[in-house]
Amino acid sequence: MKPRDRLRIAMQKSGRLTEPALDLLNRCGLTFRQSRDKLFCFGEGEPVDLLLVRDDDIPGLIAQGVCDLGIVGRNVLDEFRCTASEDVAALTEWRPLGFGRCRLSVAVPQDMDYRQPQDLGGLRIATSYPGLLNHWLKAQSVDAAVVTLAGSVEIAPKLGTADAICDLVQSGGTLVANQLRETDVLLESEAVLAGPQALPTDERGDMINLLLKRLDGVIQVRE
Ligand code: PRT
Ligand code: ZN
Repeated sequence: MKPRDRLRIAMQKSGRLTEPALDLLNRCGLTFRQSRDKLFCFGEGEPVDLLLVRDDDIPGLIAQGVCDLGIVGRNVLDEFRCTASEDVAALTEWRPLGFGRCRLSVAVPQDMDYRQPQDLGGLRIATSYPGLLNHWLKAQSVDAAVVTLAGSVEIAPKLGTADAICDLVQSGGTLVANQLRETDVLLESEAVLAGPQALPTDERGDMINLLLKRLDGVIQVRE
């Protein structure tokens, strides 16, 4: 990869994290000129540019060195860390950002007699987070079948394609609407600033340290 002298931050192009992430970067003194295709936004003051992508692509872009940092849900970052092969660069959470809060939970049909994780033994659990779910099942010594779905996880029990689910929950409204009951929280999530474990040693590293300092100031004022 060619060395770059400008910092590049990946964030969600269009979704729940887009507005709050942009707002946070603005508060840190970063402003961007939006390009026509809106994939790449050039930073106006500081040497910091944005790459607008699907949230699922963010950890991979950082691991490949295409971007230096990313704003992404802890759920997406940790799923990547659970499933990435060993030769992929290690990523870390540089800061929790205080928005996009939700939890990754197991939920079962309301009429199921559920008392403990062991009751999931032998069942099929639908999820978009197979890495995190498998990790949790193993820790609980539960042998269940993980059914990986890209979306519409919450209707899998009704469709008969799974017996339980593991999905993101915020208000709990989606679970209730699908006659499901939340039983176990696997992960408390929020948007985080993700990056490589080792920061670049050139000017980009200095810029990251400056950004972290400004972020801490902004987050402190908010709390
Ligand atoms: O297109 P792209 O792949 O970028 O977007 P996406 O559709 O994958 O992501 P998006 O915008 O839906 O969510 C981005 C991030 O927001 C997630 O990765 C989480 O970190 C965070 N987040 C916070 C949530 C929620 N809250 C949330 N409630 N992500 C999804 N949901 C969904 C959940 O999957 C379920 O379907 O909302 C439903 C549950 O909400 P309640 O309020 O009914 O419980
Ligand atoms: Zn996504």
